[in-house]
Amino acid sequence: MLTIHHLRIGRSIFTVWLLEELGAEYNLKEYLRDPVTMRAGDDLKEIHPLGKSPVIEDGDFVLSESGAITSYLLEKYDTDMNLSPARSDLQAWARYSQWLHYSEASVFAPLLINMLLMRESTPSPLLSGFSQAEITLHLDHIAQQLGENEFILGDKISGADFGISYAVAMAQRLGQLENHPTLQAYIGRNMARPAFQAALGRAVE
Ligand SMILES: N[C@@H](CCC(=O)N[C@@H](CS)C(=O)NCC(=O)O)C(=O)O
Repeated sequence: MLTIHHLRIGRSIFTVWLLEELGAEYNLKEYLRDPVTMRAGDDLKEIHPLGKSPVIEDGDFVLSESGAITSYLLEKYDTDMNLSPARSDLQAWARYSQWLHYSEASVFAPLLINMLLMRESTPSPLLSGFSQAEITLHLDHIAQQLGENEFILGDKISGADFGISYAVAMAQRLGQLENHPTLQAYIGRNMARPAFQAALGRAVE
């Protein structure tokens, strides 16, 4: 059976949520961060050399990177393609891919810089200015794409919503959603879904 290696607290709860949406059977192995450094311990490195989460194991096959894991899980379990467009509709598929990869490739870095700066007694004005401008840019972009829709690609949940939800949830944690009521509503709706609640039942965030 597939195993997900879940590190508290972080993005892997969003992969557990995906597994629940897919109705997949899985084992969950939980890891804790070092309370001082907040980094993962060496135990995760026994699974994958980077020692980061999420990582999945499917038999002998080990896969890291939340976006790649989403693609793998959809290929394996979403055989009716409810959560992604068919490749035959090339532009719809490319647009979906863009939103699938955008959260990790572009949105996450300024959020991480912002989080680290909050731990500094004298944050660098250069980094603060850069990260705040980038966060605003990306949150505005996500909000514009979302519009009045329920999900990032319209009225249907897709594989892209899991990574985007993680980025939006992290922005919320960092106090960045004040000017974005639609993003607050988006993350609230997604976290209230039965599958997300089931994920929380299996794993603590
Ligand atoms: N780009 C990777 C990032 C993985 C990552 O950095 N995960 C964090 C948890 S949210 C982690 O394992 N951090 C522990 C550490 O770096 O020590 C992905 O999308 O999976």
